[in-house]
Amino acid sequence: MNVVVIGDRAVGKTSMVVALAKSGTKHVQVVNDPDGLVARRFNVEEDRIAGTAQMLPETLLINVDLPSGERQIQLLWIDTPGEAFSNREWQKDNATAWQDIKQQISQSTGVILLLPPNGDRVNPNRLDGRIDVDELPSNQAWVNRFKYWLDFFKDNCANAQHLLICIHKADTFCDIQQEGNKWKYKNSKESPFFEYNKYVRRTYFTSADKIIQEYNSRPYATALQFFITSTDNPHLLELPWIYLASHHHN
Ligand SMILES: Nc1nc2c(ncn2[C@@H]2O[C@H](COP(=O)(O)OP(=O)(O)O)[C@@H](O)[C@H]2O)c(=O)[nH]1
Ligand SMILES: [Mg+2]
Repeated sequence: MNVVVIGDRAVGKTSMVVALAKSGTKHVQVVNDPDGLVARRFNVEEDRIAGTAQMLPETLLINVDLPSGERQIQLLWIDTPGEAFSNREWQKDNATAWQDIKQQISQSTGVILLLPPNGDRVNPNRLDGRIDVDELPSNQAWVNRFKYWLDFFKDNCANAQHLLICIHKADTFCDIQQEGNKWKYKNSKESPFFEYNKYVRRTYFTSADKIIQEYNSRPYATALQFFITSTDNPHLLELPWIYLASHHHN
């Protein structure tokens, strides 16, 4: 199964994968060359900051440990330039690269979309310097962007079987310790994902509810799965990968 991680600049795409590569979690590990990956990625990130980064597709093999055995997921790492998703000008000026990116995404079986926290839902007491609340979208901007992404799914992800939406940096808006302990994957035969998705949608995606309902009312709409993730909590961080591994059969 091919999976991509997408999302706007600075939403945490690199951090999420680097966290898996560095130490992994109880059930999820990067198996091909984790040390090399981390080193290479940090270099690419520096380049990106210098404004010279190119798209360097790279495949990572991610191993997921399930009660039924181990499963592998191929993560196609499209390290998009910062502006790729958010800047129309960039998309115009780099039409070929943008087409390539969309092409790669359209060929993926699974898509993991990372969203920023909703600025109006962030708890200022939880911020620790990594995030400046002024840089987070207001509720209205967050909802508009959410709509953009669902349209993006309709236009570019028609072949995807799994669409996962994560509000990342969950440490800024909830008690990740508590949520992590509540929802951590327990290796039981019973899948926790139905309850988890319902809970996350109801609790953290309320301002997008209307847009989600509209999306779901389309015929043949691929179901959306909802997550909250943070690099600070391995239990939450591994759930999207466990979901993919346990719901894909080939
Ligand atoms: N608070 C918090 N900050 C995070 C988390 N993940 C990433 N960040 C920070 O978000 C910023 C952007 O992360 P990066 O991985 O470069 O984003 P990318 O542009 O999507 O690849 C960095 O300063 C990270 O330290 C998280 O789970 N929680
Ligand atoms: Mg990045």
